[in-house]
Amino acid sequence: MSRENGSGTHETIAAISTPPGEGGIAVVRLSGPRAVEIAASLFQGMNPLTEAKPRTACHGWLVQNGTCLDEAVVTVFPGPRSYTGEDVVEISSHGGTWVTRRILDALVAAGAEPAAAGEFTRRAFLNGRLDLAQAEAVADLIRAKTEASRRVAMAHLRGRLTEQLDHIRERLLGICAHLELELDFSEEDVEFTSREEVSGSLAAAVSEIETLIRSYARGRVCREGFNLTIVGRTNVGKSSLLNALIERERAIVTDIPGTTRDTIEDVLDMDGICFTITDTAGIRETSDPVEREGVRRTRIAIEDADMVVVVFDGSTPLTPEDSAVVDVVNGSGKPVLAVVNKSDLKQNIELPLLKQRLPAGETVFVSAKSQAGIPGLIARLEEAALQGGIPESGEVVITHARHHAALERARSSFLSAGDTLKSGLSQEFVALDLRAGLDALAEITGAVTSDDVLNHIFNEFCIGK
Ligand SMILES: Nc1nc2c(ncn2[C@@H]2O[C@H](COP(=O)(O)OP(=O)(O)OP(=O)(O)O)[C@@H](O)[C@H]2O)c(=O)[nH]1
Ligand SMILES: [Mg+2]
Repeated sequence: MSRENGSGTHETIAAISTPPGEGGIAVVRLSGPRAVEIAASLFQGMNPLTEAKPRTACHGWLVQNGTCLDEAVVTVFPGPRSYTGEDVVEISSHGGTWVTRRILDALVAAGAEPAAAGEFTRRAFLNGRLDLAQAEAVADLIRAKTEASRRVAMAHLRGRLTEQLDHIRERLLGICAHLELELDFSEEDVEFTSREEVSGSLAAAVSEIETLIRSYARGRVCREGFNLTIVGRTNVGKSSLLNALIERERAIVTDIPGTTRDTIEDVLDMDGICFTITDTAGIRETSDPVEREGVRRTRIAIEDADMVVVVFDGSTPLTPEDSAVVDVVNGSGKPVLAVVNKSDLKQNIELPLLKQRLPAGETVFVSAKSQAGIPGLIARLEEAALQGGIPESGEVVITHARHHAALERARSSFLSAGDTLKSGLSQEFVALDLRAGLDALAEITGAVTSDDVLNHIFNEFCIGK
């Protein structure tokens, strides 16, 4: 029943799988060949745990050296039909920090090893219960804070990405095998697959991969959210705009120029997308060291932004300070949106000049004070972040930089295989490029992978998962 867990040992691991704190119940979990035996050594119920019916809740008491630790419900999941593929025991105890700590200590005293971060899921991967993209989706689902992030994680967890990649791989694997076979018969000049078929399949694969690569812009925003940085000269209403967007008085607003001296961040769930909005110190020449530091931080916030919102005061003509802001933003190369604020006042801003100075961005008119134009601004921001709404349930979009990079490598290998084919070079080179592309695709699901990649991925998990 037990399997190699990849580290070359057969330890049984244990961890508290629910978050720290007080709650109705908590779950302490064991996985490994001795899971049932270790849990059984503490369990006192109607029947011994070693005779428990699989996947059926057993009520009893947890007793260590005559001391009753807690009343619990224990479930045994024999491998390989368990989360990790090994024998798993889940102990549902009362959800107190001390109770769970004592139960875990007792399990360790009985022979379990405390689990490392993500070790349950790592074992699930090593035992073939999940592929690597699905394991990453587990962490994403746990971290999801909005509908969009939950939805894209769920599609990956259900194996949709894997299915699509397998589909691409299977077709090319067959071709690769044929090309490699032809090499064995190179004297006889046989062709198992026509060149047209090879080149057609390569083109189809590249096109499917390019669709996935393009989906990364949306997928990344669903998973990581969208960073919006609000900049502008002093007193144009940046902090008022932040407050209007998040609908509470987060930042201090006064009529004194230079009110905001540090960057202020808040998050907003706009229709399922997590926006992080950063209000910044107004950009102006200043000798005040605190304000200068604020302006330095503004520049950093611009670098971190997915989009920069430049705020202008519509009631006054453009000033040299506005121009200085525009220069910084234009120099950053970031997507920009111009927001002309104070639309409730008489307008004096020179719009043609603004358009000329900031040609990249659209202009939106609002009043942070009266809220006029704010819903339109929100709609515009959502559109900019997602370019086409949050994905449908089950729609596959790429969400991880790791997957994106592997797809780029696969694409360039397949393109180069196509070029080699056209140039009439030996099929040996075509097969080499094909193999490299297939390996890049296999890295995503973990069919080909290194320990470094695994450590990097599973160290991001919480303990007990
Ligand atoms: N009439 C009117 N006044 C506004 C509007 N938005 C902001 N104000 C006023 O403009 C002044 C400056 O607003 P803030 O939000 O502090 O401006 P800021 O850009 O954050 O300023 P600094 O932090 O100093 O750079 C305050 O007196 C606000 O009440 C608006 O839409 N209409
Ligand atoms: Mg401010």
